[in-house]
Amino acid sequence: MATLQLFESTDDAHCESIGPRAFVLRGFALPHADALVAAIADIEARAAFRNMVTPGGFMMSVALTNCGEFGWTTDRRGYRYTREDPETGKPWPVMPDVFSTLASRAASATGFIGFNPDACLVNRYLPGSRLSLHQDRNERDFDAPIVSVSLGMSATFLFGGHTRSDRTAKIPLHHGDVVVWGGVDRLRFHGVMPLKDEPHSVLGSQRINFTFRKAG
Ligand code: MD3
Ligand code: FE
Repeated sequence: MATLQLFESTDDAHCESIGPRAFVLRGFALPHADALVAAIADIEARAAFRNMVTPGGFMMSVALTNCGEFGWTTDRRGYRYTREDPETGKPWPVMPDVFSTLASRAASATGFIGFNPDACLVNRYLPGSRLSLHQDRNERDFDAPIVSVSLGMSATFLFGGHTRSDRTAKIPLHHGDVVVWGGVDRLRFHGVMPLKDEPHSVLGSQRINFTFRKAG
């Protein structure tokens, strides 16, 4: 794991490097938190959070929905991106401007110029929800970074290597933190430890994470 480095960012956030091309921008989303929470309510009203089943037959403890041109889904047949919500047959909700602008600014602040996501996966964690170690490899373009925004309860993020058995670093993520992963760090194994119930003042006993991707 790279030693902690501090960078200057155009947006005056603390920027920690957690890998050669992976960065945590502490509090980067805080100025937009209220707008983001309001936008999630709109998305959720059109495309409800649901617990999906993996190809292996396990129900995910994390509930998810999507916005943008493409949405990530899983069922017994596999993982994939679709243009429509399989629950309703309707297109996924449009990605709000406050989402895409934030994602693009976070990417620029860490050296990924011109990031224009076409998919946003929204994850909702309740106490006990976890995400086991995996790679994100359903996107067509691995050159584009992934940008993630954390809201609500804190979580411990696990950041591994290129092999499942590589040791993992534990990185705490708090309300308002933004993480950017690209280049050599794009396909690293990662996961989230089971969430502790330490209610957040705005979101209560939940954590919302959204990840912006170039999927199509
Ligand atoms: C590291 N979500 O949705 S954030 C996921 O907190 C996912 O909900 C976690 O892993 C969460 O797939 C982690 C971000 C994340 C996304 C993609 C990555 C971290 C990554 C790709 C490579 C390395
Ligand atoms: Fe992931």
